[in-house]
Amino acid sequence: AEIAVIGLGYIGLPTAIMFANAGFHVTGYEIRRDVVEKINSGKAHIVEPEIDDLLKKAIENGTLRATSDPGEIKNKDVYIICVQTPLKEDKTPNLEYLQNAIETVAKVMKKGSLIIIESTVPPLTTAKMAELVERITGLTPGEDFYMVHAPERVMPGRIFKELVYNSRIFGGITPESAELAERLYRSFVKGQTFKTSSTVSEVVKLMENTFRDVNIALANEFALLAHQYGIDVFEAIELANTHPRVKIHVPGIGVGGHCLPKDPHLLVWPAERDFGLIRLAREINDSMPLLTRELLFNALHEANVPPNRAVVAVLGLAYKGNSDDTRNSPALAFIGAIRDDVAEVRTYDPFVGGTHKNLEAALKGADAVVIATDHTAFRSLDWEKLGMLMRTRVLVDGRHVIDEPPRGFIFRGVGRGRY
Ligand code: SAJ
Repeated sequence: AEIAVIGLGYIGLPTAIMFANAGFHVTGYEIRRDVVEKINSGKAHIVEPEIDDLLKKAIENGTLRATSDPGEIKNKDVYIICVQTPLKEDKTPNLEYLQNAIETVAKVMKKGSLIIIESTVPPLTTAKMAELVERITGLTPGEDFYMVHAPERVMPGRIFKELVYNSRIFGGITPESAELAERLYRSFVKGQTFKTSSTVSEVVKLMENTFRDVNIALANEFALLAHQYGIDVFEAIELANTHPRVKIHVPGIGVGGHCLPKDPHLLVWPAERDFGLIRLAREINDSMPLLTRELLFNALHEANVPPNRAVVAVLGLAYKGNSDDTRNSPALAFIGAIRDDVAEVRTYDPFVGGTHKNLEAALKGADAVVIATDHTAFRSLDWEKLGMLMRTRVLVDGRHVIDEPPRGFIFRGVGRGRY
């Protein structure tokens, strides 16, 4: 089968690579021309373990090619759509990218094509997109073409392992659609595969991330409680988690990335009633950068540094550890929340970049340092040494990367003792 992958981002590119290395002829369609050029020269535009070698292999074997020309994805057997479905300002879904992708496909597909949506979408969307294809092509869904929602479930940083070993759901607009997609993915998926309807699969995907978001919100609320009682939430969680049926998540500066902050909104969007728990969880998680701001300002106060004279170094910009992805990063929300009230904000992130290229330069003469991302490299820093570079030694840990507060510092941490 000839495959076209629409959208070569964090999911599309790895998926295209997997199919190409499984022996399929894959054309990756991407509107960003610089990305297309880079990929065709064998270089990935995203950071992910193993990606460079796997991409090089696919390009050298000639099984993968990227293009910005819709003419090059004409008459494919399979179209796999991996475009983003972000939120608008007002927290309603922006389905423009998906709609454009579907329209592009509808114009070049043939009778008998299989269209697979990997993008996370609000419930009922796949069926609506099938109607859109029908309107454009005049073809009958389920008869003249097949359509499936096959949500990706991979964790950035572990994408190539999880693509192979995670179980997968194939939600068809008809049973035959699901069957075709399942057979295709079996070429490299070693996890279990399940078939269902497209609406169930849409809901399953959104429930997974909502489950995680709501659980993190609960952990964050426990962190707020810990501040009230002057205890260390991490000690309490560790002990609570010794119970065989309790597994509390990790509190922190907030929840970022392209999925968790958005998917709970997608889940409830088409519904008519209000879903309070899901909405409140989002609000709690979104408020965590503000709690971190409070911790910083309280510590500066204790150090007798007026905020408007404080030089603050933020360590980490990515939304989570060892990633270069800053989408919806709580680090950025935190910076936005302090920027106007402090003298200077410096940033350092070994994966993303930042205002300073190295840690020492970022800390030199600073009054406070705030850890906003749990990069592994931040766990083993010699704070007593680094502290000598600083003008004032204030340390705020938003990600629980520090076990023992270092000597000589005024320390605050999310969920750790007093405010
Ligand atoms: N976080 C916490 N506490 C936790 C866990 C995470 O504060 O206990 C924060 C992280 O620091 C990060 C955010 O939440 O800012 C999200 O990180 P994550 O590691 O939970 O998830 P993602 O966004 O990298 O990937 C999730 C995964 N979904 C689930 O684990 C249910 C992944 O499997 C999905 O494929 C992905 O969303 C997606 O694309 O939907």
